[in-house]
Amino acid sequence: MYDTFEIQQRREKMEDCLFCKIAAGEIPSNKLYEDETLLAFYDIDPQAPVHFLVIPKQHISSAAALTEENAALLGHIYAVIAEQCRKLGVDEKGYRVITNVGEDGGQSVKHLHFHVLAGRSLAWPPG
Ligand code: DGP
Repeated sequence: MYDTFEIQQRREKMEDCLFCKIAAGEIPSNKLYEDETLLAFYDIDPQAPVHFLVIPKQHISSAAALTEENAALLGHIYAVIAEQCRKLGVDEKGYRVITNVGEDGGQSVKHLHFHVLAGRSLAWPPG
């Protein structure tokens, strides 16, 4: 059976995707937490004393592609973030969770990811 054009394009995107490769262990990362659905790992270019990323293993291009079907995944992502922040001891002073969407949002990797920043007082509004 032949793939539709849409499926073929999606497959090509995933084969090309840096975070799909990190999720699959094809590119190494400094991992904090992993399970069947997601991976948390330290950002290669930290913007705060604590800066890690949480990604779904499933390829989702950004928060703009989320649907109601992803509700459980998102709940799990936020629960893992809270747990990791407790373990790292940054929960009491606080932290920031950000997902950049698209060009104006500053998204450089086209695979949904949540930045978790902590360990310093974070300015608002961001640049
Ligand atoms: P964004 O600009 O929101 O798409 O964030 C992408 C982040 O991904 C950025 O903070 C740097 C990080 N990053 C890019 N390439 C790698 C990599 O190969 N390994 C790790 N650990 N982080 C990466």
